[in-house]
Amino acid sequence: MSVVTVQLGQCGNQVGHQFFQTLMSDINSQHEKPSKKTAYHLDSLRRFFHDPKDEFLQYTEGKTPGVAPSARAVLVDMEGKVVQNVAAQAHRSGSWKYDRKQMFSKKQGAGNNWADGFHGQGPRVEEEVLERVQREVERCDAFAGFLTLMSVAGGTGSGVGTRITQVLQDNYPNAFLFNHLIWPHGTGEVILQNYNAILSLGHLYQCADAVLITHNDSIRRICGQYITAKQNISFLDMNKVIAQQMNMALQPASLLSDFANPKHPSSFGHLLEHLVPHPDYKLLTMRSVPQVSEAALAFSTFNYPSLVTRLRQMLVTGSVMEEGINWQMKLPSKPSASSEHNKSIAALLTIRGKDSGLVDTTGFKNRALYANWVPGSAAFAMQSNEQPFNGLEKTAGLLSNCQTPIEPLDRVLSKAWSMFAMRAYVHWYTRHGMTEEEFIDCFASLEQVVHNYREL
Ligand SMILES: Nc1nc2c(ncn2[C@@H]2O[C@H](COP(=O)(O)OP(=O)(O)OP(=O)(O)O)[C@@H](O)[C@H]2O)c(=O)[nH]1
Ligand SMILES: [Mg+2]
Repeated sequence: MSVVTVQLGQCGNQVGHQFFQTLMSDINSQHEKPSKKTAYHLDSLRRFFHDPKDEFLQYTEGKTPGVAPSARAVLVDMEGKVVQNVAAQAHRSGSWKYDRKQMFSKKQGAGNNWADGFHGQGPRVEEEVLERVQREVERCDAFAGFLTLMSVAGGTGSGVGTRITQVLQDNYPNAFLFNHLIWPHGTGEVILQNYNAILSLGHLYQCADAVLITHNDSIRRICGQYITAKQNISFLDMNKVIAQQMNMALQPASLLSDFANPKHPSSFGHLLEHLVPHPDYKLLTMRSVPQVSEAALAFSTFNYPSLVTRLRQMLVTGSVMEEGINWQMKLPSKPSASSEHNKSIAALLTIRGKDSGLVDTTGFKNRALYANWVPGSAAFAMQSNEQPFNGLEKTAGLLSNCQTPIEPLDRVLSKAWSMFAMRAYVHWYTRHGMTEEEFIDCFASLEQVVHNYREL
């Protein structure tokens, strides 16, 4: 099953580029001998890359080194620079490319203003973007759904991105819509970021099947702690971590779960159905281990029990970082609403490496991890693949539908509300055709989301 990725705005395009770059680096690390193609390799290519004339077989057999597969992607930005840059970088890699016909850009960004993107530029560009999306979908033999990538702080990703996501839902009601949002740093980079985040998430919650939130603050801390010794952490450093975590979950694997027997290849649809069993709860969080610098990797050895134990304690405590995990926090002996630990609705563990299918995951089946109304057997699923991921011998990743995004969301809600109560900057939005009711509706629906998750 194939997935069409839609990259929106600066952040969406840069994260998307790194996502495909990491996919390709993982694919290439799987077969040292070009003549040896694996099912993993072909599945991954077919899922995320376009194959006009069975290029993959030729490519994997090394017969036509000049042929580089093109990403199943549509690139959208209201400024031309970023789209051009990522396309040039992909081309330079020599191992994959973007199809230039699938790129769409204009001359001027949406000025960090959600309303400009959603009400102003969005309606003017949606038809042309949809044309490109249709072309990409028609190229898929078996189309599963969309992965949309954007930040919520600017104007294009958040505003145009929200508009396009709605258009995708209207035009492809049966396709899965997996929305990946980059949440801004807590200390403001963009004055309007809190409004933009609330307006994006408030609307996207209605139309996406699942909303994965990645916090730039957490990713920056992970980079600072493990990945780079540099003082200045770049977006590229951060995007590598984000792409690594996404690919851990989305690369081919076999799903083993109590609700889906026997073992079968996991698809985009299976993953989302498992993770979002109730339409009021759509927020997902990613975690992965090991988190180590490339330099330290050569001297490190990992074993599955330790990776799985660390990941589970990160879930229990709500942390996305290995560093400083609170090992004192314990689960209660039975599900309890009053307990302080991070509660989940669903969790999907991915383990990659030799013998990964044999790993003991009993710790994730503890009922106390999950809301008490979730049927025990449905809450946890595991997928695995024997292929080491991206050159790492053993890795584990977790996608969960849990309470982790609620605190940062609540902070942004209250900051945006304080500004709105003073009607600060509201006229910057209403002049693009937005009403105050639209703000209020988004505040109300997200307060409900926060409330629902807090009650787990
Ligand atoms: N992780 C990550 N965050 C980014 C990247 N580029 C921008 N951001 C974040 O995205 C937010 C700004 O949004 P942009 O994506 O630059 O804005 P845009 O969608 O292009 O919208 P306009 O430029 O206002 O039209 C800030 O929170 C940045 O920290 C990136 O490559 N990686
Ligand atoms: Mg921009």
